[in-house]
Amino acid sequence: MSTTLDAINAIEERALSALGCASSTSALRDVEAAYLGKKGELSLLMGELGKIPNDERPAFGKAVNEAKFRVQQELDSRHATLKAGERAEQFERERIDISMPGRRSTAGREHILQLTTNKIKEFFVGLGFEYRESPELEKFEYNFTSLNYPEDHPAMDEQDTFYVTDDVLLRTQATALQGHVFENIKPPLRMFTVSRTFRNEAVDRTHSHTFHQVDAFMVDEGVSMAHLKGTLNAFASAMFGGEAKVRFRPDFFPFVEPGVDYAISTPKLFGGKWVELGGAGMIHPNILRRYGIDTERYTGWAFGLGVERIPMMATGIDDLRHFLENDLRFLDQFA
Ligand code: FA5
Repeated sequence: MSTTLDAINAIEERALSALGCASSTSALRDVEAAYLGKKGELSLLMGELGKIPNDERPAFGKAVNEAKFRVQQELDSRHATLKAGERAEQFERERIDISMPGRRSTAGREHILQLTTNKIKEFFVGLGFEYRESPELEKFEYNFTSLNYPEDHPAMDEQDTFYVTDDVLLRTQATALQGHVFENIKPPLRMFTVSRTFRNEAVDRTHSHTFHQVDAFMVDEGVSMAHLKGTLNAFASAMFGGEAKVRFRPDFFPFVEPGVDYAISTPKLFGGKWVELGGAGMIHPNILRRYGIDTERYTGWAFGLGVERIPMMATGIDDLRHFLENDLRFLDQFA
């Protein structure tokens, strides 16, 4: 009997020392399974009961149960200690530093070209002009032929662009709207557009393959260059402030006669020096006739200019490429 009790003691001692060595609750679980689990050493001892002589059985059973009890107690106490340590570690790992600044959420805003477009629209709508759009991917006919470009005229070379087929191209000028309007609407009319335009051009500080143009025109009885100049004066004041003046100089565009380029000057910008803005003139009678408009009765003016030019002049942006690059350091300056 005593050897059997010695065996129980030996197992208990190993169990207690294994518990002492376990350094985590998961290691404890392994020890528990090895000694107290269904197939654990102490549990299996009970299976030996049959082999023990009858009179020794109660003492054997008692000894096994007491050993199990002590091992269980030690297990519980080690578990409490290790669990507390593990909790503290986890807490430390997942600690939230409430003094850290939060993540800033940034609000989107309108692009500087959109802000400029809004201003342009406000101006023209205020003068009773109607806003229209025409396709970016345009027929050769509307971009050139309708606008009185003779076949193979060198003026077309100045506006080389990206052709999709011989007849379809990315429009080079917002003026391509004119044919679409004249086909469908009879004078009196006042129209304007803000359009993305394209040209096959070497890119530099003032030229891009993709840019935007404002184009406006009106056709009515008795319309003259004086109306054009008045409108441009008002436009310049709206874009650049009160005292802006407009200067015309003769220039050639197939769709106007006479044609001018115009510059503006205002004391606030570049010390009042003249700055070129775009082209303008009286709509060529060939165009009006092409669309069945009576040129004895009606005349019209038209002008166009680069949209990018407006914020470039007004705020001193020195490179047109910024507009397309979407660099937030640039865009953020125009809230
Ligand atoms: C025209 O495009 C004419 N359609 C303007 C016009 C309309 C004249 C109505 C008469 C009557 P021009 O090619 O000069 O003209 O271009 C007008 C403006 O567009 C230029 O002054 C410039 O501001 C802008 N522009 C032209 N090419 C580029 C380019 N590659 N990059 C940026 N802006 C450009």
